[in-house]
Amino acid sequence: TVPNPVLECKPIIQVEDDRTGLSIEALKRGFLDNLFYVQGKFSGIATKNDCYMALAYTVRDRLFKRWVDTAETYTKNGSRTVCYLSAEFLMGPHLGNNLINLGIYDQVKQAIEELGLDFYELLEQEEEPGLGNGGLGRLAACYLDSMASLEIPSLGYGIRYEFGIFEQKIQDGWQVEITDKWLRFGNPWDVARPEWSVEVKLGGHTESYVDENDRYRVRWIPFQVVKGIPYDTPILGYKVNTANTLRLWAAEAPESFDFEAFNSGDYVKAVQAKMTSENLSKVLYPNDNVSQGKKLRLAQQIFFVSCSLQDMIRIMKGQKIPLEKFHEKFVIQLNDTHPSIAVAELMRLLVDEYGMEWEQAWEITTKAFAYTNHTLLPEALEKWPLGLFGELLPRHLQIIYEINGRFLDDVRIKFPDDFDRLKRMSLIDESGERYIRMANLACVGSFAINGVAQLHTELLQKDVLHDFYEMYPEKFNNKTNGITPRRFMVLSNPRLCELIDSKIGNTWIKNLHELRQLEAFAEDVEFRHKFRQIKQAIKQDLAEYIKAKNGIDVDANSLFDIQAKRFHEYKRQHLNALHIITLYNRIKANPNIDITPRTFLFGGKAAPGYYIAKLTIKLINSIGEVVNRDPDVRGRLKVVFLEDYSVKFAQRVYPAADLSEQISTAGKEASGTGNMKFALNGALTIGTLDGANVEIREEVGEENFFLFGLTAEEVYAKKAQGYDPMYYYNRDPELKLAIDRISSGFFSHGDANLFKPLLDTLLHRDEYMLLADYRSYIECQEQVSQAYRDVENWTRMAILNVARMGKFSSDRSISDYCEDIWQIQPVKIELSEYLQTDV
Ligand code: CGF
Repeated sequence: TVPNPVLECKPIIQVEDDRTGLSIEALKRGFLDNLFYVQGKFSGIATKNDCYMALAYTVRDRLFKRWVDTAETYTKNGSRTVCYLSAEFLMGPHLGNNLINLGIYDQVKQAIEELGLDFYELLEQEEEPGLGNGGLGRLAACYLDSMASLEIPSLGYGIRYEFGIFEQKIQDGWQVEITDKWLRFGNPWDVARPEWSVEVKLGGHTESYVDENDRYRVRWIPFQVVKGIPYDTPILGYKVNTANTLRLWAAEAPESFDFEAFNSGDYVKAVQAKMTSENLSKVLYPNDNVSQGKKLRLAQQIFFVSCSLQDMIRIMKGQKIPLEKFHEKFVIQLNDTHPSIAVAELMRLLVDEYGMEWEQAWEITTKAFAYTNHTLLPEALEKWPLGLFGELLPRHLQIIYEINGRFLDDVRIKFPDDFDRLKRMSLIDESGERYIRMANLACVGSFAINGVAQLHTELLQKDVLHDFYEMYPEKFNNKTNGITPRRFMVLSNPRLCELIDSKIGNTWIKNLHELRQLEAFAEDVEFRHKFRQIKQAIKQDLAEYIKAKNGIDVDANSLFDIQAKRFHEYKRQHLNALHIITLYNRIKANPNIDITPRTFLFGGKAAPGYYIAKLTIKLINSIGEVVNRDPDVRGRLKVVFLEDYSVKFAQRVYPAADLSEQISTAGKEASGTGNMKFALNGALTIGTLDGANVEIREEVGEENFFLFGLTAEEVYAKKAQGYDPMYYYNRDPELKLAIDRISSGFFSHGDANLFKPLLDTLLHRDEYMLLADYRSYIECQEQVSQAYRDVENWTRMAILNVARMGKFSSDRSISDYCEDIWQIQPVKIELSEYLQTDV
């Protein structure tokens, strides 16, 4: 890793070099060069994928000078850096995004077309790295884009899962999972850096000893050592020179073979160690908002956390910054509790490996970490059985005991004799089987704690983290989530962008608040007409896709009512289903009834082990089967399930929506970010006062938002009074009929048992209060249907939604993080002369 002095000489790269030039001719030559020298193919046998790879390399070549210069600047300046630690990064395809951020989309499109290739087909070819489940992983990706665009030095750290989120197939209405082999044709976007590999210890035991200075020390004798290899992906900012890095760790055995076993002839045993090590980064756990408590998952967490912290220390050494300044050099954002073991691991590294005193190490640690909480759901709060934890991380268990002892002393001083409080706040849950509480560790070890929307932060302070709020009120703050307008407008909705640019220019892409200028155009008949035409054209495209994929005819003039997100009971896709059945029942009762034609579109995956969520998918498909073919409905209602929803697919879905379904039980959805993507693309929202819906409604105006349902406070109150779903079932004939239609087997070829488990959850417990919210939802949907008939006013409302979404840019979120938490300034990257080759 010692730099070779010869490398100090800079290469002389000619202007309009094939690897850097931006003219159409240079791009074409670059493409052909890569097809030949990287893919090793001539055009006669090149596959679509070869062409995609050649194009990706051509774009990557043009990105590298920014990447190298950024790294060089940060290294020279020793710049303060944000490290975003996340078990998930749901990046979406890179190619289109890099073209947008480099500002060369049109040139490249032209170059590819001049070569006689279909540009869009090549974009489609990219296998998306599905290294995340949903909102949390996608948020991390949006934040990387914004940090680079705002010129904030940052490193994303995570795991390079060999298998990302599963591919979803729908067979006979059921979800079937297929492994996601995203790496099968290679990944042109990341670069392996084996020279920066590190080792991570697992299992074994600890020993105490006295060092040469008579100090009591502990050493860890591990059972297993795993090697982490970093793979780096450049993350380019929008029209800036900054290209930060996403560094994902892949696991390997330290030696390819156990040579001892190998030499003694036990070949299989020799290879076994390699296989078990590689398991660590094999697969992403497919759960969103639930913790499964599996040992392998804890091993994944310590693996990427330890690799990342060791990498930071390596960087400091390289920049000759003393370890005492760790917290000045780095601020580490913990994306949920998944990386929160970092608190104990940094302590271990500083105390055990670098011999620092506990007090100093603790001061550094608690100045380095900040923690984002993403959920109030109890099943998502991570806790590890003490036995399992100690087996894998014996040294960390001791460190956590030590942190806990000191912490509880502080609690005792602040709240004397409050024994219940001590039990609640302890890092160890001792109420039954003993567990390590990761959220508590994150709260104690971090200097800042934030929720992801105003309401969510309030509820954290009031409820889930109330004790910690009373202990450390100064740590708490809110950072409402945001989305990047580059991917979710510029890339995914070029037609709408062109219309907006023609009126207000294109600086809104960097400063989303500028969309406010569109308010004036909501009153402009011609603008409204164009806006409508664009929405219509996009809906038509989606209709054609559906025809090709699902074989269903949908009417692009009907209201596109879309719910696209993970399947979870709290998100209440089944409430949406009850609405469809209600409309269907009305048509059956009165076939001539005047109903606003609607197409109900659903997209999203269910965790493979989450039976009720999978049954909900089956229910929706079963309803679709009946509704779509009943002649009484005569094309007024259509139900479509969009298979294998992904970032790539989402990009074509958001722009096509008229209505966005954000109907979670109030107090359950921490923020939501799909809600923002839909509204920015001109959909109106039907939603509860939950998560960021509250702030979206505040921004767009209550008259431009369809609100229904109980508030979070009412939900709590109702539960406290003893909620009885049967009360609603017995009193609302339409609700009763809808539920009875399901239980009678009407949607399941007469099988009255199929949906019984789902209906039982509703009728006997109804944890998520669908029945309490049903009537309010149905009435609100009637308002939607009426409003949609007033075409001009609907368009006016849609335009106002777009115009008022400025707050929800992830650039705003990141600026807030920078100012309130990270205390970090932008660093301008000047392109070094020898590489300035733009033509
Ligand atoms: O994080 C979520 C999402 N499911 O990934 N949570 N987690 N864990 C929340 O449920 C969303 O409400 C939130 O928008 C997202 C990102 O903060």
